[in-house]
Amino acid sequence: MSVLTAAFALAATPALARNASNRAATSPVQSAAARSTYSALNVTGSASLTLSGNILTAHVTASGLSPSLPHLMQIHGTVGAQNDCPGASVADDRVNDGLIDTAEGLPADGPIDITFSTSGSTDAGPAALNLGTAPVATAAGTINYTRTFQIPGKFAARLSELHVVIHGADLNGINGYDGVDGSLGVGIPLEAEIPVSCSAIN
Ligand SMILES: [Ca+2]
Ligand SMILES: [Ca+2]
Ligand SMILES: [Cu+2]
Repeated sequence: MSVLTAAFALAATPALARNASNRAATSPVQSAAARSTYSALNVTGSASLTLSGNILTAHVTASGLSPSLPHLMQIHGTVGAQNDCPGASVADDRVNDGLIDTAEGLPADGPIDITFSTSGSTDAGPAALNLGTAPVATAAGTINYTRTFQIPGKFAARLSELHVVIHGADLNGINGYDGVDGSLGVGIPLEAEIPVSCSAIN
C-alpha cells in the first residue's frame, strides 16, 4: 500500500514559479502546493491517494469552491511526460480574459485519466464531464470526497507523474453555472468547466 498526497494552496496571484523538484516521488508520502488557475479564487485543500494494488482510495478535501454546485474533479496527465499544472502565462493563449480555460490549460494539464465521480464510471469517458455525478460543494463551499475504486494499472504505477484538477466557478455569482459555453464544446458552461485548482501528486 502506498499513499500519495496533493495539497492545494492557491495563492491570490497565479504567477508562481514551477517547482519541479517537488515532483520527485521517491518517498511514499509527499505533498505539493498547487498554483491558482483563477486569481479571484482561493481554493485550498488536499488530496490523499492510497493505493492497494490497482485499488485507489481517493480522499479529497477542499474549500473556497463555489457553494452548492457540482465540481468536476479528475486526475489529469500523460504518463511518462513531465507535464505539470498550467502556468499563469497560458491564461491569454486562446481567449484573452485572464482565465485559464480548459483548452488553454490542456497542453500542460494533459488528458483526463481518472474521474472522481460520486457514482458510476470513474474513467475518462462521459463521466468526466457529467455534472450529475460530480461532487457537490456544501453551502460553505467545501468538498469532502472519498471513494474507493479500481484504476488502470498504467496509472496506478505512475500516479506521481499526474495531477489533480478541480473545476467549476460561478464567475458572475448568479444562477449557478450559466453564461457562455466552455472551451471543450461539449455543451457545458465555461463556469462549470473552468479549472480552479491544480495540484501535482507527489
Ligand atoms: Ca483565457
Ligand atoms: Ca453563474
Ligand atoms: Cu479536468
